[in-house]
Amino acid sequence: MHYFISPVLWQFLVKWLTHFELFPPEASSIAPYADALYFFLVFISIIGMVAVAALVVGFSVVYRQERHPVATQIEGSTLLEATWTIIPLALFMICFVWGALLYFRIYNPPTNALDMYVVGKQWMWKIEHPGGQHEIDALHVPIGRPVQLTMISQDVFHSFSIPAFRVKREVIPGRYTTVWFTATKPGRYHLFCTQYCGTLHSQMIGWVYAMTPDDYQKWLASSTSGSSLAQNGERLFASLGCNSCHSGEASARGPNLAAVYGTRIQLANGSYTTVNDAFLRNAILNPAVNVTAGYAPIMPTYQGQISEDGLIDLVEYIKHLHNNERVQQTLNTTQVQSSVPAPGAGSIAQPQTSHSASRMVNQ
Ligand code: HEC
Ligand SMILES: [Cu+2]
Repeated sequence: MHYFISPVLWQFLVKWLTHFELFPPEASSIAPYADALYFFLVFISIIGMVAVAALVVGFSVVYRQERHPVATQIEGSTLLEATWTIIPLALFMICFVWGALLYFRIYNPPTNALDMYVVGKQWMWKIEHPGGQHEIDALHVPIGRPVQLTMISQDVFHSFSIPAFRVKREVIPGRYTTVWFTATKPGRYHLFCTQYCGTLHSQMIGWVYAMTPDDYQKWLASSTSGSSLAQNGERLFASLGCNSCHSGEASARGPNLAAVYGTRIQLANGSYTTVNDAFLRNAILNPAVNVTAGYAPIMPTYQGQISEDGLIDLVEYIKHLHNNERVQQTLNTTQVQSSVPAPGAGSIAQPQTSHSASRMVNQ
């Protein structure tokens, strides 16, 4: 597969095209592969077009009426028919296999990817980093490291596209979609919405900043908002009363959520499912759809009560709940907080360690 990509052939072409702004630069690990297939398709289309045009012109000259006043009927030729079947078939099979290999590459995120979240809304992109950094119409990423985006729309269909990375994926209301890439060249690249989504669709654009890992760390440190997504989630978890049922204790009415992320659980209908971001979001909004085996369907729906940002926070919290300790802490703090009515005294927002995070309950 790697050898299909001649560094000479289309790197030369790409350089020339990007120089004249006719083509986006190749700035992700997937870009040269996507372009290789793209140029192959263009190339065989040109060959086909030239061949057909040459035959049309050639035959009109050679078999014109002056030279052949009476038409001859030819009753088929096996050789000819086999040729025009086998050659296109071979070409299509090459495109298919090549395309399928690329497809698997594009759709299988590496396991060590950095997670980021994208919320699309009319008419802007909101990006959230796990550390709590938020940005609008901008996305800072380190180069050389796979980044996975989990995306959702708050209103209509959008489509997230970074041409320089050869990345494009639908952003849909009510469902998480994901896309990943590894940026390879530091620089600033365009970020577009490529699905018509209303009046200001054409302004739903932004910039991706691909930075060296050092610069990225500096950026993260300078843009911190004090609490991580997981910490925000922990606060929500307490204020929405989730821990009254998910206390992690054996007597609890709901299942223990610690370390549940990434495992396979059995549902009441006997089937199994993997707990991923989409499952968690769905479990919170439509608890009746996938009831966990061994539990009564008593969880209330939180439909319409939590924003997409809040859901991302909860998902991040549950994702990072590796053991029961955090739940216990959240639980203890809520009980303490509710027994100490101190209006105005509870809202101290400071940079937190994970162990003091639960003090921000009820903020
Ligand atoms: C009234 C008790 C109750 C409350 C409150 C409650 N849950 Fe649940 N939850 C349950 C029960 C029971 C189940 C298992 C049955 C099911 O799947 O519906 C469950 C299942 C889940 C699951 C599926 C994971 C698994 O291991 O089965 C998640 C995730 C979840 N709850 C998150 C939450 C969050 C987040 C909140 C707060 C916004 C919350 N729950 C509030 C009772 C509750
Ligand atoms: Cu849009």
